[in-house]
Amino acid sequence: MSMKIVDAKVIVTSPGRNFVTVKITTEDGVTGVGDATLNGREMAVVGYLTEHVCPLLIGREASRIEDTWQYLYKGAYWRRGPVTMTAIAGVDTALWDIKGKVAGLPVYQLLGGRSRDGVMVYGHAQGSTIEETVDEVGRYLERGYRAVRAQTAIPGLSGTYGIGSDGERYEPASSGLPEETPWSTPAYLNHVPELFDRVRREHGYGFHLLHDAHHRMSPNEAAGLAKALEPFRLFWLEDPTPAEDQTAFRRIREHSTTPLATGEIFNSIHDCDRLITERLIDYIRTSVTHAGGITHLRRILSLAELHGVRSGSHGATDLSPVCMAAALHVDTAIPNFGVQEYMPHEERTNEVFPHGYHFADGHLYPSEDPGLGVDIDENAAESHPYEPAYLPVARLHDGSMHDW
Ligand code: EZ4
Ligand code: CO
Repeated sequence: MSMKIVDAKVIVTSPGRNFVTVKITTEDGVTGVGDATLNGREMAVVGYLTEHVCPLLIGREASRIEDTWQYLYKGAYWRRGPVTMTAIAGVDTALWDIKGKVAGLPVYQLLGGRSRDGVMVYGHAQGSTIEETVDEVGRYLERGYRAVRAQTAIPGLSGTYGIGSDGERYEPASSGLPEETPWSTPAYLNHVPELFDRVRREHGYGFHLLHDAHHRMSPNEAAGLAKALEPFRLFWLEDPTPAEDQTAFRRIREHSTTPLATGEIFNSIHDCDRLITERLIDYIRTSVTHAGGITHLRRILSLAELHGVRSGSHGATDLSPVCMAAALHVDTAIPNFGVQEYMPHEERTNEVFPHGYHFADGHLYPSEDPGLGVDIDENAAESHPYEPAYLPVARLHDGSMHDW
């Protein structure tokens, strides 16, 4: 059997939001797919892939996953960065898909086999008031979720992170130019502890409760919030401070035992080596798509395992079902799995990306089909052309930019 790559192409589609997919074909007609979506900067990755990566893949052996990863990483001279690492991830994931199909095995078997029966996921409860959010948490529990993230709108601030407008589902990006949203950390800090008090009073302590602060606080503010939330025993407080400042987490750690999670915007092990080796976080949120594919994510998670840090991979809807399928194989195989984020995709997205993973009893289960168990329907993809869309930006009351 020849595993030579004869075609590598990039498919951009927007079934409700933009997705970038790498599709690789071998001489024998085996195909593999990888997600290469970088929310709000999609076309930078498309350009990197089409101009600088796809031409290098033709004629290479699809079976040489590690060598291809090293070739694209070391060979470029310019290392790391979200655009490069997302592009490499798209190729790497597609090659794992091909290897699984050729072996006749689901990818989790290639990664060492099952470490668990199902992958615990957390859902997103949100509301424009504390009451609404408390009710929404209840609806997730009724649907069988064992872990729920709770976010609530802050009085006086329109467009709070994590809250959909007018009761609509929450999608972080919107078409057109970036939306400007106001932010006030004092208003947030005054409001948010009450949410968790009310959620625990209403629903008790028999499930995991999470919260995402989305990089908005200073280390001191975050230390104070983490301490204030201790009675509500969070599963994690996510992204308390801007994540590139690894030592900021030390300050939070000095003051609180609330578990900390970060890493959805990291693209390399070098973004989180101190966080992991100095045990400054409890969960690392790097994803297959944004952290160099299955090959590089595994390295991060292995380092994490050595230091008692568990996984909690990013799984928002801006990662395609191809990323989710790949994440579930990794989550199923690794020893130090923590939780997987899960925002179900829209029906039209599922039509473009038919997949075999499924939800039951608060868990996701990977497909048992050979490979990743996900595909792209190119005809369906074509009927949803690219639409420029951006993540919002946040400004303080004086008009200055804040972290988003
Ligand atoms: O804002 O994926 O935990 N999830 C998140 C997401 C991110 C978006 C950005 O593209 O923080 O909702
Ligand atoms: Co987040």
